[in-house]
Amino acid sequence: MFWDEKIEMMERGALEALQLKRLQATVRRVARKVPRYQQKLAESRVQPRDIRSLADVHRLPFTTNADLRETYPTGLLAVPKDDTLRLHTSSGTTGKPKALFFSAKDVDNAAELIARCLVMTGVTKRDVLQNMMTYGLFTGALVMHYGAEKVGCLVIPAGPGNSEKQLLLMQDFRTTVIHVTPSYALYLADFLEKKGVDPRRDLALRKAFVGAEPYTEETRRKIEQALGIDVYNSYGLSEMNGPGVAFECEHKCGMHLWEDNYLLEIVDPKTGEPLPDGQTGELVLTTLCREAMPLLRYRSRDITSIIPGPCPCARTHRRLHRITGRADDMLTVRGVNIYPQQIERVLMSLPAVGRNYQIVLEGLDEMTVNVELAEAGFDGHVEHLTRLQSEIADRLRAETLTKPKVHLVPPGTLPVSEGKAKRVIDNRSL
Ligand code: DLL
Repeated sequence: MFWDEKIEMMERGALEALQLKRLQATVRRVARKVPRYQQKLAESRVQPRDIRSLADVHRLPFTTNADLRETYPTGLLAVPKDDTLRLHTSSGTTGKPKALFFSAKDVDNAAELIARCLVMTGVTKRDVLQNMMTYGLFTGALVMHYGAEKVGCLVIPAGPGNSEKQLLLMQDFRTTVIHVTPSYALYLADFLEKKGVDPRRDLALRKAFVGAEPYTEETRRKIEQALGIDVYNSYGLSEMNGPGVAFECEHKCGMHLWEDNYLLEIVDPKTGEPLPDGQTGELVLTTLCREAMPLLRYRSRDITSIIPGPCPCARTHRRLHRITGRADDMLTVRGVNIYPQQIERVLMSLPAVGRNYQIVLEGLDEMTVNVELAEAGFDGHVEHLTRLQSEIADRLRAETLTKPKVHLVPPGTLPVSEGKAKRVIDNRSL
């Protein structure tokens, strides 16, 4: 099923010609309107007329978080402030927030991309979408909201948390689709189990669009099994309109990135050198349609790869592999590099493990993994707990080549955040 079949199935040659035309227009516009880019282009000794092919994108300067922070709040605007319609911000972990402006065209365009995403998984106007992302400065909820309205769904702006209310809404309005972070989806599954609600029997849920945080295939399966639904991975970032940048189709084998809107590169996170399709590196994106705040070669810090070859759905927009972590997420413990996702993969593959965990780093490089047990994970025999604890420790050691301590805790006792989950607590005194 297509929202915009002509674009989604556009033959590669035509798609790349369209990208080049839009890239050239974007470079021309920022060179005319944005002093920061005038300066950066001059430093890179490149002019708009030097961009003659898509490969010339490599000549353009990168945009980093520092560029957004240093020009905060309006320094990267390419339209007069009166022509902006909406502001979102992205907080990141340190310093000032980043301000992201949308023009009327940007708001509509972001909704169009979401509509493509929803329809390609089979959503129609008959669906009821309960939006469990945070409404406000975060792009997650509002951008999805406008897109789902474009498709004609009934949209319930529930926001996150308050699971009693979520359940009531799901029951009373026969919600079929939820938009949710993986951490809240796991929490909700626990909550329903405790309430004795069987989603397959008692609810009308069919699908979840899950994103805004990294998660593993094992977590996807856990959510799918617990809620009896299909989970589709959804990727986006505020700098590129928020959600709707890349999304899985019905085949769930990688996320189609809308290449008519975003020019995609994978680069070596250390050197910035481009990497070929199939190799893992940092995703770098250039906006091709953003009007209020176009960005050239934005360093996302997200680690992924392009999946080579065609998708069974025959869409021509290339697919991204699940994000395996952020370049900034990498932990170095006793000299070994570890991504939190490696730990999640081990934990979520074990049925006795529940749905929440936490990685705590302390002292001189001590790592402890706090692991919630599944409701049915403890039968009262202490020796079973000891066995589980050493099984987890062994598997973590094999996966990460370090020796974390494993601490088992009862279900529902680790903190749950309403927005993005905080999985790593680093209190090291190094
Ligand atoms: O999280 C936009 C979004 C909202 C995407 C709702 C999907 C659903 P930011 O707050 O700017 O925007 O955070 C962007 O979140 O660079 C990734 O590190 C991470 N992220 C987003 N989606 C995924 C995903 C929104 N599906 C940052 N898998 C990105 C892994 C994700 N990481």
